[in-house]
Formats: sequence, C-alpha cells, structure tokens
Amino acid sequence: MLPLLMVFLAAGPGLPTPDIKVDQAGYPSKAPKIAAVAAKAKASRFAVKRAGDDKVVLKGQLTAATEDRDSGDKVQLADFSKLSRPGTYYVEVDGTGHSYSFAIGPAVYERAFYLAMRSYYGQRCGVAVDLGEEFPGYKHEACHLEGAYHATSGKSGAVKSAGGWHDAGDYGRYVVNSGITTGTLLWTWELYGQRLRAIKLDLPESGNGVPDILNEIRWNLNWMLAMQDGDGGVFHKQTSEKFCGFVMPEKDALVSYIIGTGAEPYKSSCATGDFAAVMAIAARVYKPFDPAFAARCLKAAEDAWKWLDGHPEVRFMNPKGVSTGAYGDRSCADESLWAAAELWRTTGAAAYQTWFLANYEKARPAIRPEGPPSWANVGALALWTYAMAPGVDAAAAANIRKDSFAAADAIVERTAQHPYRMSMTTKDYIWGSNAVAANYGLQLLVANALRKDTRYVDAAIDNLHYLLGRNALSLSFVTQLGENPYHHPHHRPSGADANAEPWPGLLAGGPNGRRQDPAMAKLPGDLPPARMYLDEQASYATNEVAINWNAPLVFLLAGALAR
Ligand code: G3I
Ligand code: 9MR
Ligand code: ZN
Repeated sequence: MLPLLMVFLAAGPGLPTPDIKVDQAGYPSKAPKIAAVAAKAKASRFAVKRAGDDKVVLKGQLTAATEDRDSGDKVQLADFSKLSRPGTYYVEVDGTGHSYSFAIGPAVYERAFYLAMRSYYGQRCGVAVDLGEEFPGYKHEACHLEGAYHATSGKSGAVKSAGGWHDAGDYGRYVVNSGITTGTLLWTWELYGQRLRAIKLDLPESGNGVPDILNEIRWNLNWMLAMQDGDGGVFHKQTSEKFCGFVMPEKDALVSYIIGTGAEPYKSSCATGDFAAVMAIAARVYKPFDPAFAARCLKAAEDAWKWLDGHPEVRFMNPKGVSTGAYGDRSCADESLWAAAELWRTTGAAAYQTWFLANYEKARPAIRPEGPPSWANVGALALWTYAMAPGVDAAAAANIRKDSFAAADAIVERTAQHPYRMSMTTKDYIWGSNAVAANYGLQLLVANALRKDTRYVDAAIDNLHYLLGRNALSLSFVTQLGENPYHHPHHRPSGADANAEPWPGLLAGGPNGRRQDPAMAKLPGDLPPARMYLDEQASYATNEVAINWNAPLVFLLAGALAR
C-alpha cells in the first residue's frame, strides 16, 4: 500500500486515538485479526469501518479488561478475525474514538518487507547510496574508503574499504553483530526463498539474475571476508577509536581501523565462530548462483574453524583508547557450536558432526521459553540448524525437537495470556527489546519449520502486530511505515541530512527498563518498562536502530508473507 493511498484512505472523522492499538501495516487475510483497546472510559462495543466511506463492515463486543503490568494498561480486545475482505479499515469504539487505519489482504506485509530489507542498502558503507525517486534526498557519498590496521591488530598499513553495512546509528562495522544478522537473513532465504525470489529491492544489482535479498546480504559478506586474517582468525571489528559526531558518513573524518584484542593472537574467538557459521551458510546458499563465491565462502569457513580449534576462547574487550561498541561476550562456546553445526549442514563432513554431538548437550538450555537468540547467545541457532540438516543423529535431533516444541508451546501459551497478545516478559524490556519480540517470533517460526503448527505462526505474527502498532504506545516501531510511526531514531544519516523523516524501514530498539542513556533521565520514576521509550534522537538506549534488530523483523515478515 503506497503511503499516498494510505493518507487518502485515512480513518474516519477527527484524529485517531492512540487508545486503540492496531497493526498499522495490516492483517493477513487468513490470520487472526485483533486490535487492543486501553479505553479511559468504560467501553463494551466496537465496529470496524471501511476507510474512505466509513461503512460499517463488522460489529462486536470487546473482551473484559485484563491488566498489563508492564504498561499499566487495562486492555480489552476487539476480535474481527471474521473480516477477510481485502481493503483499508479502522476500528471505532464508542466513547473512545477510532484507530489508525490498516489494510487487510493476502500481501499486506510486502511493503513492510521491502522497506525493512531495503534498509540494509541504506546502511551500505564504502559506496555512494541513493534510495532513489521514491525517497528523494535520502543519499550519501561514498564513505570510509580508506582504513588502516590499528596497533591492537598486530598489523600495520592502510586498508581499502571492502564494503559492509554500518552497524546501527553509528558507522562502525562489527563481525559479531554481522554474524547473527547475516545468519538470520540467510536463514530467511533458506526458509522462505520461494516467496522472496521475485521481490525486487531496487538495488544497484537488481536484475542480475540473483534474488535481491541475496544481492544485499553479499554486500556485507564481502566485508566480513576481508576481516579474516591469513591464519584463519577473524578480527573483531572495524571502527574509529571513538564514535564520530552526527555527520553524514562521508563527513566522518575519523580513521576506520581494523581493531584487534591488543595481544596475540589479536583476533577473537566469538567473531571467528560467528564468521565460520555464516560463511558455511553462504557456501550452500550462493552455490546455485555463484559457485566460485560459494567455494570461497566454504574455504573461509573451514579456515576459521581450524583457527578456532587452536583458539577457542580468545575474548574481546575494547582495548585502551577505543570506546566504540564492544560486542564483548562471556563465552564463545555457542559461536563454535554454531560453526560446527552449519559446517556439518553444508558439508556433511563427519568431523563437524562428531564435534557437535560431543558438545551440543550443554547448549540445550539455550532453547527456552524465556530468552530467544541474541547477538551474544547463538546456541539455539546451532541446535536448530542441526535439527534442520539432512542425515542427522536421530537421538540428538529428537532432543532438539523436543526442547523446541516444549519452548514454543510455552511461548504460545504466554502470548495468548498476554493482555496485548505478544510474547515478551517483564525481563525482556532491555536495550534492543523490539528485537527480543522479533526473535521470539523467529523462534516460533523455526519450531513451525520443524513441525508445522498454525499456533506457532499465529503467535509469531502476534509479535509483528506488536512491533507495527499493537502496543502500549500505539506506535509503529518501523520508520515510514504506518500512520503513526516513530520519527527520531538515533541514526546518524537521519539526524545529519535535510530530510524531515528518517531513513525508511528501520526498527527502533524499543522500550528499555533501565535508564541507559542520559536522555532517559527525564522519564518519570514510576514508569512501567513497556513505556520506558523516548522517540528522541539522543536516546540511543531506546531509539537507536541496528542491523541485528532489523534481521528478525525481516525473517518474521517473510514468514508471514510465505504463510
Ligand atoms: O542480558 C541482560 C539481562 O539479563 C539483564 O536483565 C538486563 C538488564 O537491563 O541487561 C541485559 O543486558 C543488556 C544487553 O544489551 C542485552 O543484549 C545490557 O544491559 C545492555 O547494556 C546491552 O546493550 C548493548 C549496547 O550495545 C551497549 O553495550 C546492546 O545489546 C547492543 O545491541 C548495543 O550495540 C550497539 C553497538 O555497541 C554499537 N552500535 C550500535 C548498537 C546498538 O545500540
Ligand atoms: O552513537 C553511539 C551509539 O551507536 C551507541 O550505541 C551508544 C552506546 O555505546 O553511544 C552512542 O554515542 C554516544 C556516546 O556513547 C556518548 N556521547 C554521545 C554519542 C552520540 O550519542
Ligand atoms: Zn561507511
């Protein structure tokens, strides 16, 4: 649905009320359709009306209110699942008002997928970027073309740009965060490629015979490959020594250094493990499109695995004088397990399976009802990819499947009980909480991939509804998507350019129960965690954007489109 059409078909008379929360992108025709109502006055009945002519298309009773302790809201639900006729609608509640508009249809998430996946093109480093005629002025010149080895890398000399994506609102590039990000996006292709194959993202490479999602992911894989040292080890990150100001990327005058641990062997085990896993996935995914590139990725993965064998726990902390993102981790065992599992799935070589089977048991608690995968915790990804591989050890696969279905069943139950029908617990309102919601969705969709269960898909999409507007703040947490999106991400290009609206398709970090940036100090002391969010550029602990947050969003959207 083009923005213009959405405005033209805006919801009924007067301004929409944030007290009625809807998925502002819309509801797939065949899925459950529920809006949430936090009415100030007692409300009992609702109507769904067609935008444009305000015709009543459905009437119903609100459910009794249940209290959501994480937001303080007393929430009633409006179930209009019976409505499946494609169109643009809004919900009206007597004495409360009407909602933002939303679409119903078989492909309501195509626009969201386009924006969320194309946002990676906007994050490209090392090249001039221009979002084109739909987004005039959203562009930057080529950036960070010259880099250098930092003394902490044990090497010296200049480094030419190898591309990659800016990590988030900053211009750093980090292998660990690239790991879960590109791994999730490659899994999106592996699980939903049939549905995504023809979706064009209007990239410079579009039309080259390779699906655009793979064209875009390759931009970051190329940079990751350049971070591998001759001994197979992988450097942790490429950033300036400190964060630059809010300038366009080509105006960042700080040197972009390849940064190491500061002592032998200079590379980090977590980065090398994530790298090995991702390159193993890439080796199987790109084989039909570019066998030479696929072979290069496989060799890189196997070289990284060999380095890991000799350096299993070289952890990274920011060395003295470096204050950009750390992506430090207490253990790299999960990254190594992920590498073994992906290498086994790609090659079928016995050594990888032998190592995996000897080490997977202690990772089984990573599949749990509370705490989905995250950049520091990739153990569940290792287990799931093993269970999805051909020719696996039956006992191990049975254990992983049992753990996955038990966790997914518990998440489904919790989601159904949640006043806002989403999967997060109070503890999940952390820095990047929106990605926690999205990764619960990924976990449910992976369980569905292991054994089809429409309850898993419905609960996964409930988390999409949360991110796109059915939340306490009645906000679409994706820039330029929906009638009421957030506007001020902690994102340097959005803050430094002359455009009124931020770069499109970017998921905000979301509410954070801890005041982890100075801007959050102004929030009232008794605010519940689901409301601890500031749509302000300065609030990097609630309103930054990041490539590893958009990735599970893309995965969720693809899963919903493929349904
Ligand atoms: O996991 C614990 C949880 O057990 C505990 O209850 C909770 C209490 O708040 O904290 C949780 O850890 C949080 C962790 O994120 C979760 O992944 C830490 O508080 C929080 O400090 C940490 O924030 C990280 C942030 O950098 C600061 O280090 C984010 O994960 C990470 O996404 C973010 O990454 C930054 C890069 O460094 C630089 N580029 C921007 C990017 C996004 O902000
Ligand atoms: O812009 C930086 C963001 O990417 C990081 O996530 C955040 C936390 O490390 O730091 C931001 O940079 C701020 C720095 O930490 C303090 N001075 C102001 C910087 C811009 O907000
Ligand atoms: Zn750059």
